[in-house]
Amino acid sequence: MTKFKFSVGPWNVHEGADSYGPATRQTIPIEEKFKKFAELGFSAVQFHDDDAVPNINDYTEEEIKEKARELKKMLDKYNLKAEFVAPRLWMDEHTMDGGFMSTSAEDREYAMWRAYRSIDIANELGTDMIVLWLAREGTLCAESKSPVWATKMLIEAINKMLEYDSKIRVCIEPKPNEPIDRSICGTMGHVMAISAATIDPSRVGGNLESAHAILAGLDPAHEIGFAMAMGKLMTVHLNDQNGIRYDQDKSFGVENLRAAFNQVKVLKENGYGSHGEYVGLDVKAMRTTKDEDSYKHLENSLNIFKALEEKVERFDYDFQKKCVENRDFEALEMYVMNLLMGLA
Ligand code: 3MF
Ligand code: MG
Ligand code: MG
Repeated sequence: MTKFKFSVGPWNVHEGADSYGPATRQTIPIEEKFKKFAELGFSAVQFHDDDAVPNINDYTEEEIKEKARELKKMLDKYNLKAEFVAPRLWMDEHTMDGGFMSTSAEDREYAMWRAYRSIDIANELGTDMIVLWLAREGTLCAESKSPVWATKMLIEAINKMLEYDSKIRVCIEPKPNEPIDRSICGTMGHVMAISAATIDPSRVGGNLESAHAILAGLDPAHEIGFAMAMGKLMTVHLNDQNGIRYDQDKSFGVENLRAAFNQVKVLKENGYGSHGEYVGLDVKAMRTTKDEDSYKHLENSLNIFKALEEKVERFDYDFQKKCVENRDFEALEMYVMNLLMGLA
């Protein structure tokens, strides 16, 4: 059985600012984060293009590659791999109304420049995966953009990435809203449809984030299962979320323990990780967390995942089979609750 390997992004250890207030914690240098990630047992780091190469707009293509090579040395020092690179288009002034589906041709061109640079960085860091979290790809004003045109622009942009590099894999992280009001690619179903419409569906898949599925009113484990059935779950962003409100990125399992159990269960039952996939955590510390506890939410998430993995290993499939045969879902449900409560 494959042992799960974990990954995390530098943004998961952050200063605590939110939309309504300033930072509450000190900035931690990236190398210090790497050191701590390795100590906590992470195997890989996920990057935004400008985490890897800060102030990316100021450099030439060659300089960007050179800076990525420097970063690779730092990762090697801590025995960490790079899992993916994601163009952080939502932070840039060029792409305030979206990148690949911006109504401005100039902005779309800039978005492609960032996508190509992300591919270059990925190559230097030794990973073949680009993640597209399509933060501003949709509408704030519904009449501002045609959803038909916007969807086609996304497919065209992905095709260009696939053509730019014959090995690169493009992994879409769907989210139904926030910061955009109505996104174009909101769920795993959308991702699968986009994938099928590209020139190489085998290289286009998805990254399921638990909180994003919850924001769409869907069950994260079913979203994971759907993508796995299509052979297109490239990575996951496990976390948690208290209902349909602002994006919380809570520690894995702290709000919806049974749903978290079922995410671990579906991953484990279907051999997730056997092709080198990482269990990615996309969790944030609370704003009130003190500097000295900057990594506690990561530790908690790892511990909860591992405890749930142990529950999955103990899951009584014979009992489950009997319950299903008798259509006794009351008994099955109580068994699961007892297992989670430590009573079974
Ligand atoms: C937003 C997210 C992001 C993306 C990350 C990679 C901050 O809801 O989940 O995490 O996962 O930026 O593209
Ligand atoms: Mg998120
Ligand atoms: Mg995420």
